[in-house]
Amino acid sequence: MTLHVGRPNLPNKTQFLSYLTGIWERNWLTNDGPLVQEFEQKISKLLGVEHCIAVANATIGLQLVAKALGLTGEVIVPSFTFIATAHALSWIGLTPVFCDIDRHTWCINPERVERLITEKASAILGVHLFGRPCDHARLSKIARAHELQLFYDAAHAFGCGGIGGLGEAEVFSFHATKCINSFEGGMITTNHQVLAERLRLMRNFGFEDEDLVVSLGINGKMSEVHAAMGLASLAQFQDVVLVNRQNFGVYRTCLTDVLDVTLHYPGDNYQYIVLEVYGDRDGLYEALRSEGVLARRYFNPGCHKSFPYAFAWSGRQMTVTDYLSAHVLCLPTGMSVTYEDIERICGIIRNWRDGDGSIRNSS
Ligand code: T4K
Repeated sequence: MTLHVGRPNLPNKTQFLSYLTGIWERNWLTNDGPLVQEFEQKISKLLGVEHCIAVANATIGLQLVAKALGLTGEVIVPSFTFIATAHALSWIGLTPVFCDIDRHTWCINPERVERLITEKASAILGVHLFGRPCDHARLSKIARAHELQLFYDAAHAFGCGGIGGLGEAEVFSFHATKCINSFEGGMITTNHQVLAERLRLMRNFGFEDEDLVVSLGINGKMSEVHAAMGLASLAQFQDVVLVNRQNFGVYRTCLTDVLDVTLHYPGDNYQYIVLEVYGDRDGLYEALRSEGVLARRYFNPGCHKSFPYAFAWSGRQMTVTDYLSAHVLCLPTGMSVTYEDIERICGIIRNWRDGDGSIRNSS
């Protein structure tokens, strides 16, 4: 059987269908409907953050925040992230300035951020990569000192300690592959009321009232069907985390005596199983694929080596990003992965040898 990274954790079907029945009875399909509001309120309570604004996906969520903050010119972002972080900015005319990451957290390196600040910079956009929090204390100090806005891409980090109310705003993804999914979807969270009000207007074309447009806006709304899936998914969130944590434990046990790989702590929601492979990562990736295990090289290459950024960034030093993008491998987890699956995956890793025998067991 083929095993995927990012296989959706499907929620209770009966619960989802009962939400759908309600949608049919009300005949209210989108535009700030009751399920969207319920979803926002539940997440607000769970994360302990004052305002939640549900959006069509995290990419548009990032764009809405950037617009609502009035950003201009350059925004400093890590290069080691999914391309959406950078594209969200470029698509609205901002310039992502790529920064290397910290070797331990794999998040944006605050020391490096300082060196990249120019007169054109208007913000820092941190990414809580794989659910591990950025160094918010240091980043906010830098942002304050240079009068920059600070916001976060929290696409990976739902339910991870303290994340939700950091910076001006944070943006979660509820894409199908995430531990909470609304098919497609996202959530902006903030403790700043004025910003929240602006975001709500901008999400709906800038309408303040029926005939009154008071700001520039876009269609960033979440529909009721998406919110229904999100609510059903939220109801099983703790179960998903528990299963992911148990899966992580099985991986750790099965890989303890394999010397040339390190299994990294993935963040409190255990959404990603992240392996650092010291030998031929791509050889191992192919070996797994040939056995039906579709591991992923998240995130390879770093954004600074991707279209359309590569040309402008060629020759720049991005040591940690370049190293990790060549050595990271994400493995399957989630509710559809069994302990036997994990033993099989680890068996492939254990038995695999590249030309130099660079994956070694301790025995
Ligand atoms: N910021 C960061 C740091 C992000 O990682 C992301 C998204 C964003 C921002 C933007 O968030 P959104 O705008 O999407 O809300 C996947 C996801 O599509 C993407 O949302 C996610 N990050 C990224 C890390 O992973 P791909 O290009 O790897 O997706 P794909 O189609 O290759 O699917 C991944 C695996 O999941 C495959 O093995 C197949 C499996 N799968 C996928 C889907 C959609 C299923 O089994 N069932 C499914 O329904 O980006």
